[in-house]
Amino acid sequence: MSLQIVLTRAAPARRSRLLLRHLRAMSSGTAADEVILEKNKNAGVITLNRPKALNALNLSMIRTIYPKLQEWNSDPGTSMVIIKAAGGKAFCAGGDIKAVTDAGKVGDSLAVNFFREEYILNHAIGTLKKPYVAFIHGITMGGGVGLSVHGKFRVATEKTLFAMPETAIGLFPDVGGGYFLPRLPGKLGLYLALTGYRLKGRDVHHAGVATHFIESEKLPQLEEELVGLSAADDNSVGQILDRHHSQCKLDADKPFSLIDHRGDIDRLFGGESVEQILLDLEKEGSEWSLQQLETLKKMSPTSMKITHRQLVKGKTASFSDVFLMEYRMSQGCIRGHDFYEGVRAVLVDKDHTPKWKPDTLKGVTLDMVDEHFKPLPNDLKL
Ligand code: QUE
Repeated sequence: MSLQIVLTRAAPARRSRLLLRHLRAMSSGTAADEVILEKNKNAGVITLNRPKALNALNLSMIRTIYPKLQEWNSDPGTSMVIIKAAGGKAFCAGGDIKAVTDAGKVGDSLAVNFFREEYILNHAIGTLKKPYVAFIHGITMGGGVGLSVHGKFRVATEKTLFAMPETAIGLFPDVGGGYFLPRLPGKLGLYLALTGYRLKGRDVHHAGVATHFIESEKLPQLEEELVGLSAADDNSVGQILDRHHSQCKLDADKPFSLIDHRGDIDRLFGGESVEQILLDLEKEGSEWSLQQLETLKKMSPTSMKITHRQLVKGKTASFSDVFLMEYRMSQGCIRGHDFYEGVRAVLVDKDHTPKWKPDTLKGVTLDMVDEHFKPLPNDLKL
């Protein structure tokens, strides 16, 4: 839509805000703000606005969102926060990981600051005093998960594709994956973490990741109803979401795609080490278990071992201790090899044939795993 049409249709107050934003964007030489923060009545509304990059989260977006979230948290005139995304294809496909690995290679501070500030933002979302509603419509991975999953309400649609695929790029399921994954039923979280399995549509609700499921065409109406609440609190917001969820009949009879394997997952991913899990999958010898084995053999052995430890420790850790642990782990990955190689193979060259080092689970020693959990001089403070 042209700026002119947008301005003609907008209410006067909004019109001047839009015009100001446009002028600011023009003068700074960027096409548009990568993230839009605005008040709509009593709601603070965050719109991720980098659709061409699938709304991947970069440091400048984090630095825009965080102070505003803090402001809204203590502002009596703000009673809820909504986060959504532009473009319709992705909510947020991850972090701007390419920039992070480029920085890590030359010792640039971005590799430290990105993780530190991203986790501080994730923590602020999880401890917000006001209802936080994330419309996770479209691709939601990694960094996008951190912007949504810790909030009180997560609304999925038929277009939601949710995954924590980091073991494929030599990283680990960060952004608080160490907290929410081991709190999913049984071994489901560990399964999602190690294999990067993609949950689609209603599956995201079946897995317990989304709190509600609605048809995407209802999102604008839902937002209007939420913004229209005169006293938004967990109760009133929850009631509106519950009503939309119950009214949505789309795929209502479709069972969870993992329903036939929930027992297998709990049994075969319950081993006390990654080696044991792979042995158990092999011994089981079913078509499904051997498929899982093939998937896991492609992942970074180091990533799998640190992820296993992360979820074991995370299961009994406090919310803030999980981010401290993950900050240490992120810096371990920055010091290591596989993160760079995984990003090269998956996001840069796209040959999808990473050469992991070490390239076997046995090659990943206990010392190497420990190295990712050591306290650091510049540890994360929350
Ligand atoms: C595994 C991942 C990521 C991924 C793909 C994987 C990931 C990530 C991105 C991503 C996607 C779009 C972007 C971008 C990054 O893709 O963590 O900058 O525009 O951030 O298979 O872990």
